[in-house]
Amino acid sequence: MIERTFVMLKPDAIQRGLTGEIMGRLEARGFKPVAMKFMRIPRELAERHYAEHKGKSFFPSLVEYVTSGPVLCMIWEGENIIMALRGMMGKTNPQDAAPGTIRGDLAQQTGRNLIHGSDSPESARREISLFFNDYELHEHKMSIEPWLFE
Ligand code: IDP
Ligand code: MG
Repeated sequence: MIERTFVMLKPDAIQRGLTGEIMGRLEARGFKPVAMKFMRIPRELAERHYAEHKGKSFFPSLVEYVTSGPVLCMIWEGENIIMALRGMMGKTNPQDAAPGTIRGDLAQQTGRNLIHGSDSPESARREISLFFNDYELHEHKMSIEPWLFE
């Protein structure tokens, strides 16, 4: 099923110059960008985005981390993309992330793990509407689609 997911390249991905490397992997998989926004997240938005982790020991440092510099917020579309992207990201702790995954290849610590991706259709819907207005989404056909989808 064709789905959409919310992706955020965190401040370490920007500072380390890894946005092209990471987006290149999504493009190479045949996923399609639908929206992108380079922004510094206000604290309140970071706290709402990560509301499920409120009260946990790492919550303050997590909010500090994702608000420490600009991030690249995006919506990508593709076949089963929510779970497919979670697989491409690798486990939350880069030490447990398999080689070949973004975190497994490019990161070392949980608190500097480069990328966020929605973990379910409900999270994707919630996160997309938290970060984007409808007019910021761009529907477009790509000429390669017949070579990706039969
Ligand atoms: P996910 O990003 O793989 O979905 P979650 O468990 O939802 O992982 O945690 C959200 C983010 O919070 C992680 O990506 C990571 O940046 C941070 N985080 C989670 N657990 C820890 C921890 O134990 N120490 C430091 N940061 C953590
Ligand atoms: Mg999560």
